[in-house]
Amino acid sequence: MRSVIILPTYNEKENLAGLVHDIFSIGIKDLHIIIVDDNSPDGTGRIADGLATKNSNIQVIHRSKKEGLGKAYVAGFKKALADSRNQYIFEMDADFSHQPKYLPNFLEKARQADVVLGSRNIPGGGIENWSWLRRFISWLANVVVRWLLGVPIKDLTGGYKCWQRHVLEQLNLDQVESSGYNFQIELTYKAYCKGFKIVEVPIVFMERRAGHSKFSLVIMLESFWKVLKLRFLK
Ligand SMILES: Nc1nc2c(ncn2[C@@H]2O[C@H](COP(=O)(O)OP(=O)(O)OP(=O)(O)O)[C@@H](O)[C@H]2O)c(=O)[nH]1
Ligand SMILES: [Mg+2]
Repeated sequence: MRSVIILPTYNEKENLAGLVHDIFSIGIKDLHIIIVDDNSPDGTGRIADGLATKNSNIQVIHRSKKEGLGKAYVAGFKKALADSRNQYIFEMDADFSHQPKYLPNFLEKARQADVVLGSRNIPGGGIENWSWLRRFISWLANVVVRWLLGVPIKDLTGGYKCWQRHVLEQLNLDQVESSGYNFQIELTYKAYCKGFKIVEVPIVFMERRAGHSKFSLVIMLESFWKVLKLRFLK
């Protein structure tokens, strides 16, 4: 069955071509990629177009300005859903944090689940090359969010995921509120509330290979506020 990986990009010129190459090297059958670029100033969009010209399994969405990860994913999901052949729809960062070698395991687990989450917080999972501070923040964020939302999921903030198309079809993507970091929590929480079967698979998360991190304390605090809203104002 056909799979499609959505790769959101903002200034990933050093990473994109190498990552796309590595993804196809795994040899997964009937695999497609949709790159969603928000008019990256570093020219990532042009690199994406070049890749699409050489490989008909690659498509590119160009958005006029940076609007955050969530909006980029929603655009990618809609394009993926518009083609009824796409059954497994992946989220993956385009900075080598999410290693393509795990894709076959995601697909295997997706046969018996509605959503498969890459998890850093279960046996076999982990984080490489993060400072102790960022590791601690990530751990704390997951503990607090898990407790607040009351869900048994160990890694709610990760962004390496596989959705079966019927889940995304039922999530009402136009009502997704988070544009940034919180997007991952919001979508998984909504899938959980609808009773979908969510399975976690271990991944070792790598620090981005090149380029700059967009993570900040402001993003983190904004995220915490939005989790409170998600829990108490719905
Ligand atoms: N299209 C689009 N992609 C984005 C946007 N913000 C981030 N991305 C991409 O989304 C993926 C994850 O974002 P990152 O910047 O790696 O964020 P992070 O993983 O939380 O933090 P670092 O890895 O430390 O930078 C990467 O492929 C980014 O290029 C955006 O506004 N629009
Ligand atoms: Mg990253």
